[in-house]
Amino acid sequence: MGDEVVTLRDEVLRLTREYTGALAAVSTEEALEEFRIQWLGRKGKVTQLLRKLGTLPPEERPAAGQLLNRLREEIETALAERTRVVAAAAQEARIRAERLDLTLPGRRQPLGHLHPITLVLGEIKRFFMGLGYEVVEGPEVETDYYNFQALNVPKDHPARDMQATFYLAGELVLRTQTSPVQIRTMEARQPPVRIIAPGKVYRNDADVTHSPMFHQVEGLVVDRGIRFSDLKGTLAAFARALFGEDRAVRFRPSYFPFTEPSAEMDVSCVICGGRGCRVCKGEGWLEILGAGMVHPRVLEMVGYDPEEVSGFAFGLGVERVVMLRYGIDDIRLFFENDRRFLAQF
Ligand code: 2U9
Repeated sequence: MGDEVVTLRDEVLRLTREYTGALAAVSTEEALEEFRIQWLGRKGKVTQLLRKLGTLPPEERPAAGQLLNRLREEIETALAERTRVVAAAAQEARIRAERLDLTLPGRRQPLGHLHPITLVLGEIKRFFMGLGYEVVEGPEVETDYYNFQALNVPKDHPARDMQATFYLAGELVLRTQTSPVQIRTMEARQPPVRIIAPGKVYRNDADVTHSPMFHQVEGLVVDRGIRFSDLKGTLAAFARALFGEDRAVRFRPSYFPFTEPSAEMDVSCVICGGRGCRVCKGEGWLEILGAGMVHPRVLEMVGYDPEEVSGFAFGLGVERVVMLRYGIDDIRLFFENDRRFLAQF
């Protein structure tokens, strides 16, 4: 064996130790590539030695070539194995980073509930349904006739100014009260009529106690022999169901174009019980609703005979009732949908 091959054998041994150490230190995909270039690339250490083969005496070339090719194959095998190990470690790290702890408690989804207006509207409906009333609804866009004229409010009547009407094209308006529903019902049926008409109404008015859209419940009873005492008994029972059985009630005379006589009903203050407080402004009483005996002209306009039948009607603002019951001082809270407000009901 020639001297050159012996020297080469030593060199291969040295390189084997060197690449083994270098490869053991490789732990990333970039470092693997760097290693490949450094050892097996076109200018790599093994390739450079292979190039030098030509300078050896011809008889020594086969043995030297074999040595170097074996080294090359050894490095390729070791690199492939290291690549597998590095990839497995990277995969392991990725899985650990993406790990989900399935034992963690879930995020709580707070359960919603009905809006305070809807809740109280439901209570009002249930009370009257228990007395045999039917719940009737109707359009929010109405004609001037159903919103005003049929309710004894002719075109030049000063009561129209009280209601800050939103006028639409032609003879149309946004209804200022739900009364048109009662007119339509009476036109379609004969007495006895016992209905409530809940729904949205619109008035061009906005401050802490007025909203351009709010909710009303109106009621109507028409039959033979309906008297003011029916109105008083029904509405006093209603006030006590809604505000508490120990509430006192009182009726004061009032005026509405569609009822005669007319009254307003107060209940003893739900907050202070009548001693006087912020909510009742020291009065001890809260005004809850307006009411009256249906005006004979209104009965005539729907084709009823006021000599044969009579009726009582009432109307209340739902927001107002909710505000008085809970001591809320700003109507806009109902429509801002701040969960901190809504969650309290
Ligand atoms: C027909 C006949 C009569 C409905 C009535 C009131 C009195 C009343 C107000 C309460 C607060 C409106 O929301 S509010 O501003 N309403 O005071 N409403 S009598 O009378 C009718 C309705 C229909 C056919």
